[in-house]
Amino acid sequence: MRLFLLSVLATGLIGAGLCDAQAVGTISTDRVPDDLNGSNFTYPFPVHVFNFVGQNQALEMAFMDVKPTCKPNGKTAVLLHGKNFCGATWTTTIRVLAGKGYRVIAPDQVGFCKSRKPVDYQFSLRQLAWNTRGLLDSLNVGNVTVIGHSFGGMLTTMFGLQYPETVDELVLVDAVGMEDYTQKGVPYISIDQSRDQEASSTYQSIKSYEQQFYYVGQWDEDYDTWVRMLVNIYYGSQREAYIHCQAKIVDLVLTQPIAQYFDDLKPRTLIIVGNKDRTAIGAQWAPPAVAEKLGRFDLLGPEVSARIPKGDLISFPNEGHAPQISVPVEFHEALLGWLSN
Ligand SMILES: *[C@@H]1O[C@H](CO)[C@@H](O)[C@H](O)[C@H]1NC(C)=O
Ligand SMILES: *[C@@H]1O[C@H](CO)[C@@H](O)[C@H](O)[C@H]1NC(C)=O
Ligand SMILES: CC(=O)N[C@H]1CO[C@H](CO)[C@@H](O)[C@@H]1O
Repeated sequence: MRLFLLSVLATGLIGAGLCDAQAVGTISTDRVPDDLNGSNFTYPFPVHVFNFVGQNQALEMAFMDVKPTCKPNGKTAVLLHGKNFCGATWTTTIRVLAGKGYRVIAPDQVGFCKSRKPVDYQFSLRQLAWNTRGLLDSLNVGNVTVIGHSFGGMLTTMFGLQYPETVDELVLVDAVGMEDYTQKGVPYISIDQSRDQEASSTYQSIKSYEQQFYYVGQWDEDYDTWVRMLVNIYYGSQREAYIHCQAKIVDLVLTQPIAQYFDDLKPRTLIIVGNKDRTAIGAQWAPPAVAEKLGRFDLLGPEVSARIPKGDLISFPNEGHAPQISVPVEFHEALLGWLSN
């Protein structure tokens, strides 16, 4: 079954005279192949596809769209994954929010996971926000609560800046980009150099990285699922296109800082951090004196939440980069406690 839904949302930009302020496309709910655009990882809910044209080529964004499992509260939550994760990593959060009455939409961004990996594509936060807003319009979704982790937190910030009139609330979980890495001294590396780094990723290198940064040295067998999900793409049927896209994402983070914009973020916003998170793009190749000052989420959390007009902070003293996975009970309790109902 193919549904052709036209956008009916009147945004401020449309009022200002632009016809389309977001991607325009159609939704396909056909059964997708196990190996979809280079990822054959099995997702916890059915995967649908948003088809649209972008930068002169056909594109597809895979997403899950989960109905409330109790009395609907009329709200929609959009969960944005990080660079090393996919929509599927939100499984627990999807269940928790659907159980509170939210409709939950978890997309894979273009260039990631089960979505198209275009080699000739100019990746920007604004373009990815544009694509995501277009997906929501095609699903007839108006206002959203956007929750983003890591790189997805950076994208969530841009979504809030670009479409404030369609945002109920924002949650940034250990967001990348709360500081400007190159301004703080990270040397720029080219897309080709990033590509070589991406190409050298292995099960062991991904596991070691996640163990150190995501879980503060701890390891639980359950974490292995998310390493395997990623390795499956790195060594999957779209390997070359994937590592090329991921190198462009690293370039995006280095060249499109958002740290200067937090004062302009209008929606009510929650910053969640693990105080032991030390994630910083470029810390691995920066001089040690630069690297040691980066990724101080214990300092960035208070600093950035204070700059957001309606900003709040919840910090987990002993957690790293992924509290939604390392302390799921405490994380979801804190999240639900903050969200308006
Ligand atoms: C995915 O592909 C890998 C490598 O070819 C294979 O070992 C695995 O069984 C596949 N998984 C699924 C769910 O199809
Ligand atoms: C949508 O969000 C905007 C901005 O937060 C708010 O002004 C508006 O009332 C919301 N619309 C609905 C239908 O909730
Ligand atoms: C390059 C590629 O394989 N793209 C596929 C991504 O998934 C969509 C939806 O199944 C296909 O139509 C594309 O051909």
